[in-house]
Amino acid sequence: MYTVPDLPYSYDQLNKYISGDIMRLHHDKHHQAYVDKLNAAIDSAPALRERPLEALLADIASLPESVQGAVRNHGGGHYNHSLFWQWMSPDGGGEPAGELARKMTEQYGSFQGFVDEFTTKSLGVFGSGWVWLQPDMQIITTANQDTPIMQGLDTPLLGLDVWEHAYYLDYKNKRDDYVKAWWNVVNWDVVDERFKNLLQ
Ligand code: MN3
Repeated sequence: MYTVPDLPYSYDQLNKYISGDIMRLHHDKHHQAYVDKLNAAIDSAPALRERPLEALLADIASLPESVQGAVRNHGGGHYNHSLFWQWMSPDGGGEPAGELARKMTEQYGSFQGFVDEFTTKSLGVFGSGWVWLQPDMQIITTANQDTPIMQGLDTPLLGLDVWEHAYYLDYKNKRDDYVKAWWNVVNWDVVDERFKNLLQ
C-alpha cells in the first residue's frame, strides 16, 4: 500500500511563493489520486507488491501489460511528487555550496547560468511535464509523469513540476513567474545530500 508522505512543512509555509491553496490541492488531491490509482493497479497484480517502486519504474516493460500505463503515470506521479515536496522549504532559496556548486559552475559557467538554462528548459516543456537536474549536471525534461529512472538514467538531484496544476491558481498561465518564484523555495540542502549520496 502506497501512501502520500506528509509535507516536511505546513501547507501555508511557502505562501509567499506558492499558496497554501495550491499546496493543499496539489498534495491532498493530485498526489493522493496518483497514490490511489497506483494502489488499484498493484491490487490487480499482487506480485508487484514485493518490488520497490523504483524497480517497477526502471523496468516498466517487464510488468504485466495491464498495469504498465498505471505504473508509468501514477507510479511516476507518486515518485516525482514524493521527491518534489522535499525539494522545497520555507528556508529555501540561495545557492548550493561545495562540490555541487563547483560542478554546476563547471557546466554552466555560474549558478545563474544554471538557473537560466533550467528556466529555459522548463518554459520549453510543451503541455505537462517535469524538468530535472541529473547527477551528471545535465538538465533534461520529461513529459507527463515520466521520470528519469524510466529512461535508464539516475534518480534526479532536483526536479520541478511544470504541470499547470502546480501553479495555475497563483500564476494563471504565467509559468515563467512560477519558475522565477520557485527558486526562492528550493531546498539546496536536500539537493546536496542527494548529490553526496550518489558520489559514495
Ligand atoms: Mn504535480
